[in-house]
Amino acid sequence: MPSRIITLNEVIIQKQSAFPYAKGELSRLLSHIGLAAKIVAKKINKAGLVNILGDSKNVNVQGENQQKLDVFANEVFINTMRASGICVGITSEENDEMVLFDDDLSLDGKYIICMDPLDGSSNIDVNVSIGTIFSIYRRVSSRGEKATLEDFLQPGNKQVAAGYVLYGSSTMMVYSTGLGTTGFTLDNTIGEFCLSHPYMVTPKQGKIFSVNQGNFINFPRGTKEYIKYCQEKDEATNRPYSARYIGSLVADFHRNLMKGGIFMYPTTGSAPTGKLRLLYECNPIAFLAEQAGGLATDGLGNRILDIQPTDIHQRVPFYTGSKDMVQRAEEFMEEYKDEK
Ligand code: AHM
Repeated sequence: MPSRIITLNEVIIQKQSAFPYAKGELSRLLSHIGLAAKIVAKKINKAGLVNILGDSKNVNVQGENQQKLDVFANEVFINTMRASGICVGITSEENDEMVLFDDDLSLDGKYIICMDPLDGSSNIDVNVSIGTIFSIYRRVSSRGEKATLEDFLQPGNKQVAAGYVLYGSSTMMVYSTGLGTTGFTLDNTIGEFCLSHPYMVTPKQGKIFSVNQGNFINFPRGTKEYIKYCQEKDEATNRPYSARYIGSLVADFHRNLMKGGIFMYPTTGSAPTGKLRLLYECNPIAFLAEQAGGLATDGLGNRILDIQPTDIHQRVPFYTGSKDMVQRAEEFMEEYKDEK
């Protein structure tokens, strides 16, 4: 913990100096994300007090009910990014199609964003932690024109920055521009994200496994065997591990990042390619995991960041967290790869 207050904007500017040719556009974009996050955090904190909870009438592209806070967060982030003039378009979990900005300022923008404005939405009504996840790419299309599908279908290894905001017992923003993973905690009294976790390094081996075991019967054999391994007693390897699962990716990942652990969302009967979305859930989380010394794979030997997306709402199986644990899960998956 630093001895004086250092704000998010100060750190963003410091990190920019590591890139001598940077013009400050990415820094400004990250500051805008911080601003939008503060607006959303304020609304979430008041959610229990005002009549904002409950389903809105819209159903999103995944066939799920959008709740009012999802709609609110989506609008806040889209409007803030549009106003930044640095971002030319957004792919959001809440929009079927890409949202392309076409005002003169935005058309000249250098970046596109993929985001889940309010992840873990089933937890909103019950006052459990939720999050925002974002991923920033340099556009591949020409500046001055509208963004294209190719801008959004870039593999995760092309991310220039990624992060999440965790609306928990306190609000945190964790992000990386490829120079390590850094965490900030919102000080509500001054309305600033303050540096609280300068170098986030996840333990190589943890004691937590996080997975929705309600789906166990439909998991691949390798994942079932790995879960049994986590539950077995073995003093030499500190097993059994503890099972912890909130059902909010940001919160589950954040806990494991801090303490060491593995998060898994495998294929299931109802989600044969997994549930989580590559562009705005798995890629940004994978980027942060790797920047903190962890790993992220699809359980089939493929690094998440190397998967070539084919669809903006594509889903993939997801295994992430402490390096040794993800590698062990991969070994089980490999051993039983020919079995259901
Ligand atoms: P959402 O988009 O409806 O919020 O779903 C995403 C969430 C993730 O945050 C979480 O990891 C996962 O869904 C939990 O799914 P499940 O309830 O199937 O375990």
